[in-house]
Amino acid sequence: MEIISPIITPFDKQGKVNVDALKTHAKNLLEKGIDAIFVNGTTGLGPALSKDEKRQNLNALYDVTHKLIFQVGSLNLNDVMELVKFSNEMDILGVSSHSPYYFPRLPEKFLAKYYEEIARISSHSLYIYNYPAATGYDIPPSILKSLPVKGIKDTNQDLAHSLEYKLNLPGVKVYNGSNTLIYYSLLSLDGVVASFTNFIPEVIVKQRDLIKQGKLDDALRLQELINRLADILRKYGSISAIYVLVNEFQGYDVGYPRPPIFPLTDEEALSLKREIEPLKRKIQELVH
Ligand code: ELE
Repeated sequence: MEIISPIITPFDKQGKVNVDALKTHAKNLLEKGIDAIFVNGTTGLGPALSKDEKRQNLNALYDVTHKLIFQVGSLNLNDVMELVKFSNEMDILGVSSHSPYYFPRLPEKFLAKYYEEIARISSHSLYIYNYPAATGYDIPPSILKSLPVKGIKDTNQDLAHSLEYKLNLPGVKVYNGSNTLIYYSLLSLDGVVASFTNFIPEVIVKQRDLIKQGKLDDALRLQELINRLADILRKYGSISAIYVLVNEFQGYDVGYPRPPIFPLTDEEALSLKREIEPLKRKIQELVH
């Protein structure tokens, strides 16, 4: 039951990555019991980062921990290869990539070749990032059978879909990425890669503890709170809202997202904090 955090990338108002804030945040998440960090994920605005920024994030986090999965995906395969080679010298858990996207009707063969290219030059294990709602492509287990895949992060509302990976690819770790499915993913898969670990790591770690102790009802009650938070965050733009809530729940500043993931206005941030206040109190009661 691993809990992996797809860490946000903190930016300053000028759109520059705040490396110190990133490190402070990572240290705190690990202290709170998070097992590993997924670098340049969706919540980390990976697809909106330059190659140099992706590399910079890895370098910064490497000072804090080596429990890192390095997401390198891009439509520019030269950039992908450069990042993979860069990470080859580093002692990390693995490299990952979302599938190619945007271009419609790519043959399955192209998806397979994309991952084969990464696997061919990487010295690390491969973690597949499947996010069909975002990329337009659902990576079938069949194309992964001959690749050195260590894990799959399936960001998918359909738990049965994640289970298909488990059933078809024995020995491969399968994580679901949906915040609303954390309880079920901890119970039936190898763990989660959930964006809410950025602001309520304690809650998710507590859920795991409760499940381990067989207190399933209590774990489910925490899931209910997470789902209610998810409904609220969606109205504001979930990723943007997370930046505000890291400060609200963890007590330090992680700056802003970068447009086109626009930061919340002061009014929006205030309204978000008001809306989540009753849930925050409930969470504090249940977790402490
Ligand atoms: C997931 C989010 C999605 C995290 C990443 C992740 O950021 O790389 O609940 O589906 O909005 O994308 O946790 O959460 P939902 O894998």
